[in-house]
Amino acid sequence: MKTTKGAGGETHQQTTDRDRTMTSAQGVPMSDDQNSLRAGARGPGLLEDQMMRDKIFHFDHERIPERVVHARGFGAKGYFELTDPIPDLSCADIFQRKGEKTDVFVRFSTVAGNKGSFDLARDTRGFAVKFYTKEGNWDLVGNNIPVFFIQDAIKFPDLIHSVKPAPDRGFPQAQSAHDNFWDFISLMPESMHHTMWAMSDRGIPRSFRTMEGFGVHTFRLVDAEGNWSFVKFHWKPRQGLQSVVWNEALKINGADPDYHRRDMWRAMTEGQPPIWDLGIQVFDQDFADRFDFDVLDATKIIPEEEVPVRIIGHMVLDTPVDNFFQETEQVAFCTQNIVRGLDFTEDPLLQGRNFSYLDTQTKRLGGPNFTHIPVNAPRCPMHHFQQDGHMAMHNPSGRANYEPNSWGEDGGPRENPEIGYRSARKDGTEAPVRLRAESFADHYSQPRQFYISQTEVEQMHIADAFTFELSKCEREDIRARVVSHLRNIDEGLAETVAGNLGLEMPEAAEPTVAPRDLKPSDPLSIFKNGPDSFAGRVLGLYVADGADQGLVEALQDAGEAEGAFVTVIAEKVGGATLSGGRELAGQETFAGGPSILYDAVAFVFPEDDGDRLAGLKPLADALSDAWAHGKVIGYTAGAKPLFDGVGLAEPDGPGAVALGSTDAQGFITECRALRHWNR
Ligand code: HDE
Repeated sequence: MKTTKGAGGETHQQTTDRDRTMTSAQGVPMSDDQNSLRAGARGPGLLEDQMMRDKIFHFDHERIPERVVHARGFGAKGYFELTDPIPDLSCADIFQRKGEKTDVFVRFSTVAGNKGSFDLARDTRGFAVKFYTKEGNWDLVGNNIPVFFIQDAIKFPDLIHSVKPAPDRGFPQAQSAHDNFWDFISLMPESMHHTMWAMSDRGIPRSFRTMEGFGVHTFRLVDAEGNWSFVKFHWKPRQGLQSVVWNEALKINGADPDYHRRDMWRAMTEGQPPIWDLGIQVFDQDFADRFDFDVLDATKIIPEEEVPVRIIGHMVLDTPVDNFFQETEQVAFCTQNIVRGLDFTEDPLLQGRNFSYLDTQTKRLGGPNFTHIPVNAPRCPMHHFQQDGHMAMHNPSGRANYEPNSWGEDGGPRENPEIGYRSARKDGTEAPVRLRAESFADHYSQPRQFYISQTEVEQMHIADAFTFELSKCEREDIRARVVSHLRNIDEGLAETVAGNLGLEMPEAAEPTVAPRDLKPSDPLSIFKNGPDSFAGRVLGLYVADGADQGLVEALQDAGEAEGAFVTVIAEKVGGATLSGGRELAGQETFAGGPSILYDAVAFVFPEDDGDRLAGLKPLADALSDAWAHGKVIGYTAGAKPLFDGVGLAEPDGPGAVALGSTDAQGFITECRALRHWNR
């Protein structure tokens, strides 16, 4: 390659290699990519300049409509491995052979914000999985919350309009803390169950890697004879459940709006590929008839105590996308994409989704041929007579494009009753009505169960979340209406929230069906299902010049041996000179690496510089945030003045670990705990 300067000082990097030659989209080689064609050096541009037109035209069309919901997403690739085949339950090819791997594409997302919004909004997260099975693509388009806001798809546009920016002012972005949302919610009591989950720490996950995923609806598994059972799908993260606290979320959104994407990228590229177990809850019509709630109602869970989750395989996400737009942006999930051995149920939400997803992809991707884009294309043989339309890449070959035909072997594909998709036997259909079944009417029992299944700290977070959100509502009647629903869930919660808002306790909302007391269920809590190691989490190691080299190296080694990431934060990004003379490179500076970005922190400062370091504001913020957020904090004697400076004269509280030169392993072991809320 040759580099030359043009007449205006611009750089021309030129090649004589045909394979590296830049061309237009038509394949015509470009001689100059710096200057448009002009009538003389200072003359006007020429309309004739086809090379510039080709380039700018394409640029002008780079954007496609963002998803109307779940616009902000992050994709990852990997595989699903079957460990416990279920041929007795389903003839789906993917569920037949132990140890077989199937490629997957996953897209995680937030719901409300636009494509450029921040990762740590309080929101439901999308958890959509495309399985490229040998008998076609199966899309399990789920969320990180096992229930949904509404029972009938016809209410979806209203729900989404209410949470998105108000149409007159165009804000607030990526938030539910406003009148329109709570107005709608408080008029739709069926949404209270989902709302309890969203106001819990599930709404602000630490990472995509530490969230559960749920198929939400009840589906059907179908065996080779056409017999079916009901099924609910669960993804359980091996990383344990983890979330941040609201104060941290607010700060992280400023410090690193890409917090979740960056975390996922790092885990996949630095040897910590996340793993989820796939679990199924299988039950029959008898159970459905006996169960307290309607299994077709997507606002209800089936507690694991009643139908245990059976793990049948796991998914490993080990590969980032090659190109964000090509894969993450263009991936088209459709709930209607199921394979032989699976079937829908009559859940009115699922039925509505089956229309919506196909429709939205046609608009977003510009036509019916989006299955020709590699991320959406099946990886199994595919033959049909569908043809033409925008951007058709694979029209049928040969003379016949219809069926039946008389062209014999040359006549193209034919139906196959043996492996072809068949709907499961369903009972006779009823006459169409616009009616909500009475079995969908209990809106409070499961929210109540969710609440009493939480630890005390989690309950406090729920009360804080309701308080924050409702304090952003300008209309008092809306605040009061939400609290009137909380009274049917838990009187204590309602009182706390009303007290925090300075609100007179409203009458309880009139329930259609009186709520029942269900038993608490441990799987509903995050804290009861946390991680058992520090692997995959991040230690923020704050070091200054002259820091104890032996200790710094021991912390790095112990952290790495645990499978944790260690980020060095130094005064200058060039790094710090340690006590033994080693130059340690920094990844962040004190000002650019606030402690909210790390799961645990250690301050390794030399004693003789402690007073000066204690005067640095970013370090004081790092310590006081880490303390307030319950994180494990390691510190050397040189960091004591920092504690004094923020008013923590007694640093030896729970999770505060004094570090001598030999204490690295003990500190990392301490980091295995989630947070220390009892400070
Ligand atoms: Fe979606 N939803 N949804 N949704 N949804 C979309 O499809 C819709 C619902 C979910 O990463 C859209 O491609 C309706 C439940 C995820 O690409 C759209 C209803 C659950 C994603 C749509 C629901 C979801 C979407 C927008 C009410 C959890 C992101 C862009 C019946 C089980 C997929 C698109 C991705 C995306 C419609 C309710 C999950 C408009 C009508 C319940 C994870 O088709």
